[in-house]
Amino acid sequence: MIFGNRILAAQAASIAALIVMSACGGSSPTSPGGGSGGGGGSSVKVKSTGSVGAVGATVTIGANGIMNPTQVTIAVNQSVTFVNSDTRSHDMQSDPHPAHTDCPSMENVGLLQPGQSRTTFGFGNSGTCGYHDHNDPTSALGRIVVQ
Ligand SMILES: [Cu+2]
Repeated sequence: MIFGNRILAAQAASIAALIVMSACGGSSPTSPGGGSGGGGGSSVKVKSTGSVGAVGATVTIGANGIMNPTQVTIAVNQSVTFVNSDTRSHDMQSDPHPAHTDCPSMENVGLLQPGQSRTTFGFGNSGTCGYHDHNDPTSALGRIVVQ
């Protein structure tokens, strides 16, 4: 009775868990969890691409600061051109007034003299951007929907 049984026990003890221990010298207290404080204040809703993109819509500021149309829809990364056809200037800024933090793409428009036009930076993600005339926050009201 030949019992030639060879067991090749290749035990590869593979320690997959590599624990990288960064020995931070000194006791630097990190921020404690459970911070239920308010927001930082700079809550951007729609990021700016930092450059003018393809113009997806044009809005005209008409008499008495009435926007035409009051709402436009563009695609992500597109821009919006503002044309001031009113007889007075309008300082076009993102909501909310006066922080203007929702949609920094609007910063590329700013103050438009009568007859002037300027284009926003691209809107980098989907969302809704309200805007207003910073010198008269009750006029030139409208929305840009980015989708
Ligand atoms: Cu404002």
